[in-house]
Amino acid sequence: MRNGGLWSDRALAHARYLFPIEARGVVSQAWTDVLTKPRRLTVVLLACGAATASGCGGTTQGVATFPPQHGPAFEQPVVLRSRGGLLRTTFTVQERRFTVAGVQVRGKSYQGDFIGPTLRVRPGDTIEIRLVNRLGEPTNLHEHGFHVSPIGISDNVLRTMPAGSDSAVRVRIPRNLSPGTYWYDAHQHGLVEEQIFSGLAGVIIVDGLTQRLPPALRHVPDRVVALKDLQVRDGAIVTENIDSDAPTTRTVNGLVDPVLRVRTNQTQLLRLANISADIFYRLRLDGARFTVLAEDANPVGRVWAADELILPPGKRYDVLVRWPRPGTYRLRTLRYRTGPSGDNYPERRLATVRVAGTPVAGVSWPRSIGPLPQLQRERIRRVRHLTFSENDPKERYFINGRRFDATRVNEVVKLGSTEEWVIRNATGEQHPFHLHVDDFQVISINGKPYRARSLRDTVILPAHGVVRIRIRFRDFLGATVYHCHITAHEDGGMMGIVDVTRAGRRPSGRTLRDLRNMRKAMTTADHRSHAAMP
Ligand SMILES: [Cu+2]
Repeated sequence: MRNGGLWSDRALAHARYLFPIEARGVVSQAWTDVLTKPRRLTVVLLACGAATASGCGGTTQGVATFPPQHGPAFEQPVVLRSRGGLLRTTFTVQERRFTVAGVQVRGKSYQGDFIGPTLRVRPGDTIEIRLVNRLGEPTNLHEHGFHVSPIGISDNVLRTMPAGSDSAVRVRIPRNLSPGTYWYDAHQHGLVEEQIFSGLAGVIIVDGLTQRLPPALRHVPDRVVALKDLQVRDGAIVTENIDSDAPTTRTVNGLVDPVLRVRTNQTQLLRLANISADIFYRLRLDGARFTVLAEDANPVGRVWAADELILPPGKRYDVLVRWPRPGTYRLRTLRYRTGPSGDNYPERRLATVRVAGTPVAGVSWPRSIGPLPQLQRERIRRVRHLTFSENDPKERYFINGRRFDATRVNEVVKLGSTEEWVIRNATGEQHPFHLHVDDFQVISINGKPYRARSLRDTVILPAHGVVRIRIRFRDFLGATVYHCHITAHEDGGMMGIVDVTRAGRRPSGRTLRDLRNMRKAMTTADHRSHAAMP
């Protein structure tokens, strides 16, 4: 119903009045906008009461998972590699059927699978993607964590790729881009949650991490562990009223509890990436610890070992692991609560590791493979204060009391300057703060100094807490965004625009032009209007 641009805002607004009488077709489209996403059973019950049984049959609380196949052999997403400095491919983005955990489901896809292909590139390469949009709704493409230009046809999330469009994306990767695990996803404000949830996300690996390891570790098995959940109803991934707190099926690379076979004491490089739309992971590995090499694709100045790693949506860790003794071990996500008013996730097994064979000789871990960040010593040009707040039942999410507004540039920053941002969380649930383009250093959490081991691009704001970060806006001009990475919150307004200019005073003309276009795209009827509008 959101395709075709047939329905004006006025028609949709009018249709909302009709909701109690008619709850299908375009009107059902409209009432989902008003009633928004649950955590409220009432919404679902209303929907089930008003619509025919087809949308609600066989489910509890309006949500569903599906009976997946358990225990297949571990597999990774398809890999596309750059050649001669160029990775060129086509994403024909469309609804299709694909196999997840051995079951055919309908979702949205870049190249036919639930998890997009892994893009494997080197610093200095160029990525060229032709994005053919056959979704019947707008989309765009973001390279999460990339320190690249946010303007033009590069990593530009203010750009809209309308239904039916054919768009070129060209991202020039700097020679000094840090190696590690990144990811890409759809970033069209108002549709982000639904599109990522449906399948529009994949991993990017920038090569070079293993070259920083001692010679004995440079050729260790290197595996993507993409964490992604889904809820299925009537054979399709749920796209309306996604409830991040509902029972969900957690997959590794689209598989449920895959079995990874490794040799005893052989070191493995795991690329842990939470490419889910909304949910957190609290990872634990039986019989082994995580030795962290990189956080958000920033090789660490001090390698550390962890029994548990918490990955909010968007987060990545490159880790080394090994099991000194043969046996069967689990990768699990443990119970996790994001706060008194947040989500509550049960424990789940994610993968099984079978360790066998004669042990490989032990190799010592590296101690440091990157620089320790030093922004605590920088001269600060400006301190900014951001407060995250919400009206959760109404699905409204705010930064400094306002929802995202495509007519307003929230912060104008001077190129080359270093700033301190003090980010408060006035809510009873965690919000993962994410900034595009420029990574930051965490300085303190709840007033306690934080000894950062590297820069990062995502940090959890504790419930009713405060995080201080420092950012050096190094070299890229142009506007981009910062937002909560629970994408339901981002779609609900928890996002702002930062424009990096030479003078650092007024937004650039190009930014204002980009915003006008974004605004236009958001107000056309083919754009789902649960996007936060001022
Ligand atoms: Cu949030």
